[in-house]
Amino acid sequence: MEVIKGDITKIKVDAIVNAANNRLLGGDGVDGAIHKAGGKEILEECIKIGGCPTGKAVVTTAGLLDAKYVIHTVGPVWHDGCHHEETLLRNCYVNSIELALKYNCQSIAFPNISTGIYRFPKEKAAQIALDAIRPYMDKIKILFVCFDDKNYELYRSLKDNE
Ligand code: AR6
Repeated sequence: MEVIKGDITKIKVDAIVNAANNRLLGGDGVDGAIHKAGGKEILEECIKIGGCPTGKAVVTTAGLLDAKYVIHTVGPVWHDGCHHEETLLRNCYVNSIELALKYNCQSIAFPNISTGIYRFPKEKAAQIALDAIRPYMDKIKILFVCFDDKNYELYRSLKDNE
């Protein structure tokens, strides 16, 4: 497992994970960055797929990105912690990895799902992400690509304590 600070669209891995929304039609944040850098092919496939429930994951081409696939997963919007937010976030990580393995990917890069526009508390989200991916660490190379300082520091310290 690796923790990197930077822009996920610049990472060379088999699968880049997108923090999308239910309609899969693009948006702001990392979703906007992936569609912008990856080109229209990704959006065209997303339109064909037609949507994705929260906690689930779907796969498309990676378009112009230096990856084989983009895995689009939909994180939960944080309300108060009483709306299955933690389970749904965990499902995003597990379902994305399961899909990557199904497509024979050897490496996968995650953004910090739900911790931007969807307001999931960053510390709780980081702990859930690490717990979710732990059983897969010997099956696939996992990169956490942190964009903001707070997430980067959190993941660094959690990794040091692994
Ligand atoms: N590379 C890596 N991480 C990034 C990048 C990037 N280029 N840009 C932002 N982040 P967010 P969410 C980080 O808001 O909370 C979209 O409109 C960011 O710092 O992108 O799951 C979708 O369409 C944060 O830590 O996603 C949905 O409507 C993390 O990515 C909604 O936002 C997630 O922030 C999803 O909200």
